[in-house]
Amino acid sequence: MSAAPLSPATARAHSNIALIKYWGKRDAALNLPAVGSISITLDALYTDTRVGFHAGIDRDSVDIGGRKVDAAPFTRFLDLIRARAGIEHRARVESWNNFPTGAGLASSASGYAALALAACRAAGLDTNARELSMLARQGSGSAARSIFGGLVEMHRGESASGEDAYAEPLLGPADWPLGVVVAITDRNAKRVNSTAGMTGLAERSDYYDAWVARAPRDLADMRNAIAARDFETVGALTEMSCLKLHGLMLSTRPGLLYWNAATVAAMHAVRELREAGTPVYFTIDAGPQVKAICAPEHTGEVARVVANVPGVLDTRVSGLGPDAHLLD
Ligand code: 2P0
Repeated sequence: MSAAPLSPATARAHSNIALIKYWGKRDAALNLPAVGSISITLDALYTDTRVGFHAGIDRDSVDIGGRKVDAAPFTRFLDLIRARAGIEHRARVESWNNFPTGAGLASSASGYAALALAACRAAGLDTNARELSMLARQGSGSAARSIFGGLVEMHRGESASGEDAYAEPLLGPADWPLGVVVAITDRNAKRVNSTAGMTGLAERSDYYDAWVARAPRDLADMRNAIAARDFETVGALTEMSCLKLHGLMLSTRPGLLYWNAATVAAMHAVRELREAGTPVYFTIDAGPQVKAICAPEHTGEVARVVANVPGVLDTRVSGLGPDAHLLD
């Protein structure tokens, strides 16, 4: 049993974007990824989550952006924390994203990372960052990476229990400042969420085995390029991993197509800008938004160019963000 008093806790975790992508699970129940991934954590996009465990309520309640949502998936996650803390209290969870939810901006990453940290502290647990990363992973694979700031690697792990499937930092946010311009091309939530999109992939895509087999080399190449601060190689590997991910998605039965016309136009605009001499590379996740990665001094120019692409509704500029942290 936890001896600590149960006072509410509030945590902030920042969203992240993978440069080498995660897609596919080696164990669905434990949410163990089939491949490792490497990401950057963004300072401009974050989730704040407040959790309180209370004796006098009989079920969990969850509000996101002031709206009550179905608590069932969160109850399963909170049960993991209650089991560790030896408590049975139900929780009140209130969460706010400073960006659109469920539209390919990794709200599940920042959301589950903030929830893991706030709920552990509210339950009186002194969980360390690696344990938080493993816990966040069980909410959402990409959330394991949002426990850390800067450049982050998520390990696929080999163990059946998942004890080696966690993220760890490669470089802190100040070690190699990078910029990201997010081009928003659609504000609606996506039709196929990531979990559904990557379920049963081995049977649904003929490309899946090749995707899994090649991942260790892509990760090693990216690790080396990051260690050398070689932006052009990091950028080239980033575009390669993005296009390979979307090739895999397109090859899935039924085919998954997350792009719209503005997505494609923004990809061309990024490449044209690069051919004209600005080092900038795109990446795209399970949604239609385009993220352009460049040096911080080029974000203004990149944002001006992508904002002019027909169909781009808005742009957000970000640098690299910090570790998930408590706000109170
Ligand atoms: C990534 N994505 O590495 C990849 C690239 C989207 C495309 O991780 O099922 O919401 O909760 O583990 O973390 C999005 O998947 O999926 C994701 P679950 P998650 O960022």
